[in-house]
Amino acid sequence: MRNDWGGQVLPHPTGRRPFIGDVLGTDGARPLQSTMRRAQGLGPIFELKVFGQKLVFVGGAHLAALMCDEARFAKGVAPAVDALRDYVGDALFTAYDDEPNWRLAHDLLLPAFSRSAMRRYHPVMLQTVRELFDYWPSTPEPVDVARDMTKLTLETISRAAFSRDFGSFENELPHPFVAAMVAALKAGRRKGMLGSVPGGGLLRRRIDRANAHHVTYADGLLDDLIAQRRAEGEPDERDLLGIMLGSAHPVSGQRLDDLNIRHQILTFLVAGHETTSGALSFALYHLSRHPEALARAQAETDAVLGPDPDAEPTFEQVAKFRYLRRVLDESLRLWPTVPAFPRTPREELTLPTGHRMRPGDWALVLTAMAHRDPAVWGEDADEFDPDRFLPERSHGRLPHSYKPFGTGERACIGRQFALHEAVLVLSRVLHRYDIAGDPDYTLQITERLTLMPERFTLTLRPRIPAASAASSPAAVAEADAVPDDGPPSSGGCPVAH
Ligand code: MNH
Repeated sequence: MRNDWGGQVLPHPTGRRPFIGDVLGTDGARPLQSTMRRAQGLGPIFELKVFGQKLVFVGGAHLAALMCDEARFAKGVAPAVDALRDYVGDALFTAYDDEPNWRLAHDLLLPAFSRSAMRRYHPVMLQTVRELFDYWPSTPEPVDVARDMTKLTLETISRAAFSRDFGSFENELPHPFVAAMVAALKAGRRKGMLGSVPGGGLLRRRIDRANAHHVTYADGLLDDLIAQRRAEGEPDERDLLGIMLGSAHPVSGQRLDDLNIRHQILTFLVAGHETTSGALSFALYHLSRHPEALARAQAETDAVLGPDPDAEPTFEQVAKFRYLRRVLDESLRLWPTVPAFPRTPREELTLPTGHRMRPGDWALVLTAMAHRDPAVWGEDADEFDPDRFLPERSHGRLPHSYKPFGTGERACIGRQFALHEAVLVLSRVLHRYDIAGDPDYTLQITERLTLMPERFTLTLRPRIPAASAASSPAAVAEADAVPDDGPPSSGGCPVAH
């Protein structure tokens, strides 16, 4: 996309240099966090120039909400996303808005991600948690939270997507397929950053050559699997692969081709695990720092699951953990693990800041900043307070001000999957263990494709759940208020708007 904003110069940090632009001052290892620091005082919209590439960010909640208006804005495809297209083509996440395969895959896959479809994945999620508990040490010693949550979410998504097991709990090193996939993604990301750097073309080709064997291996494994399933005959709906092989569009009769199916599976594996594992890791981090929130969360697990630490939630019970859900919502407000998404106007328009924006121009809605705008979230916006998401306190809040799963038609298709899994996992962990963080730990965040707490450990001690639910009448009352067919808001479109 062109993205020259008709030559307008938006507010930017001081110290811009000719040719390299604002590169000095960007921490290459933590670009998001350094951008957030440099944005202080620049207002709701600002830019950074990286050599010839202009990057525009929206961190003000009101302007971000405006860009979520689907009538006037659509998903843009920024260079970082574009670079992934070499690897996953026009699959759901990387497709341009007007590519036919986006609509086709979206329509075919939406039923597989509805709330009721989660019933199918629920037993898989319970099983991976059991494996996590077997993997965790039986003596109280610190465990690396991000590492273990990533093992767990990778196992869940790979089984739900194509009934494959990566043996994450049996091996210290990741499965060669996962290592190859991660290497290919890293290469894509490095290529994306080379967009306008002099000599970039040469470097990009060099990266491609160094990475070719990873791509060949991972692609080959998936192509074999797809061919094998096809050879088995009539596909069943046991997993996402089966659904993709078996379904035709109800109106056009069209199907996804095998290359596209491979791209979709890679997309689900990538989009579906680090994101959720980061959300879980941040939630556990916050709980370890807020004893009163932890106590309420544990009281809720006792109220729903009862005194047996081995009790597992039923599908219906997952919707009853209203406090755990608020803990997750609040964790994704403070550190949305996908911290930004690109938007582009459908027609030329003038923003309230006076800047003109034309189709082809794009801006990154920086949820990691907009979610902390005091104009919407108050002066204590940086504080962890799950009860912000109580219905009575959410009422009247600026629409489109909370967007951890993106917006509109291109919002996250896996939202229900992620939330069901995350609430289920939190309930089991908190019901069964007392968790203690290292008091000397200060939060450090690594930026991979997503955000993740770094070197954060918890010491786990077996917990005896409260024998009687009477110990927490408030938690019982809140859980009981949820009907058995899900939370009150569960009807309608499964995608967040
Ligand atoms: Mn998910 C799109 C965040 C879990 C599959 N996801 C998005 C977007 C955000 C996002 C933000 C929109 C990006 C954009 O507009 O450019 N996703 C998350 C978060 C979690 C998450 C914070 C967990 C927490 N996502 C999942 C899971 C899956 C998944 C789990 C799959 C099982 N996400 C997707 C896909 C898309 C997407 C596919 C692209 C949807 C589309 O464009 O049609």
